[in-house]
Amino acid sequence: RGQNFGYDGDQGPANWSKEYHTCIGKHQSPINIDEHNVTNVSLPPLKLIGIDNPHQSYVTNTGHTVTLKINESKAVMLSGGPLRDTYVFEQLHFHWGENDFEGSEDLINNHSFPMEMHAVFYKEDYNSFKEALNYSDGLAILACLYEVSSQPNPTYESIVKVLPEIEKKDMGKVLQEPLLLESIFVPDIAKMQDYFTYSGSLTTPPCLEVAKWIDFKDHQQLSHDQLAAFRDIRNWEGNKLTHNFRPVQPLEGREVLHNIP
Ligand code: SG7
Ligand code: ZN
Repeated sequence: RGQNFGYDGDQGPANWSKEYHTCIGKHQSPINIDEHNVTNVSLPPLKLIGIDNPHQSYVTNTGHTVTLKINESKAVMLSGGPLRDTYVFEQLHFHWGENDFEGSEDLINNHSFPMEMHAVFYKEDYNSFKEALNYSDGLAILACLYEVSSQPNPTYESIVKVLPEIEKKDMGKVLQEPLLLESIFVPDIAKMQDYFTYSGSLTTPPCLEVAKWIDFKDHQQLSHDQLAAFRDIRNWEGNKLTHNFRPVQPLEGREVLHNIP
C-alpha cells in the first residue's frame, strides 16, 4: 500500500478504487468543462501574492510527476475569487501525455491539451499541507493548460534542462537561477481573472475531495521538444513516465462557474 498506483493496466485509474475507496466519490477530478454549461459569475478579484519576485526553486521526480517547490515558507499566497480564506503555496507539478494530443486532466469542451500544470495551495488556518487534507476546504489548486508551439518557451527552459538530471524517482535538483513564478503560474497576468472554478478532488490516490479548482482560461505554450523531455523521465517502477493523467470523472450535478473579469 502507498505510492504504488500507476496509469496503466492493473494499477491504472480504473482500478484505483480497489485500494483507495475514496476514489469513487461524487466530487472527483478531473472533469470535462463544457463551456456551454457553466454559470457566469463575477467573483471578487483573485489575489496571488509573492509571485513577482524570483524564488530559489527545487525540482523533484516523485515517480508520478515532476514537482517544483520553493525554499521560503508562506512566501506565495492565494486568496479572493471563489476562496473564503488565504491559502499557502505548497508545490506545483505537471500532468502530460504520450503524444502532443493528450495529457491534460481537465478537458475543455472535450478537448485535451498536451500538458497541465497544478499549483497546489493549502489553507493557512490548517497550518500544514498534511493537516489541510482532512478538510473539504483544505486545498485550492490553480490549473493551467498548455498548447504546442513551434518555438520553445524560454520561461520553462530552466525546468526542462534539469529533467535529464532527475531521470529517476526521488532525484532532485535546485534550479541554477531563482525562478519568477508569475511567468510559470499564469500566461498573462492581465487575463488571470478569466477562469473556471469548481469543487473537486486530488487527481491521484487517495483522491480526497478537498480541493477548490481554479482553471485559467488562458493557455501557455511549450514546444514539442519541451513536452517530450517530460516523457523521458522514469516512474517509480523505473519505466518511462510517458503519461500521468487521470481520465475525466462524472460531474454528478456539480456546478462549474466561469468568472467574467
Ligand atoms: C501529483 O499529484 C503530486 C502529488 C499530488 C498529486 O502526483 O503533485 O504531490 C506530491 C507531493 O507528490 O498529491 C497529495 C498531493 O498533493 C495530486 O495532486 S493534484 O490533485 O493536484 N493532481
Ligand atoms: Zn495534479
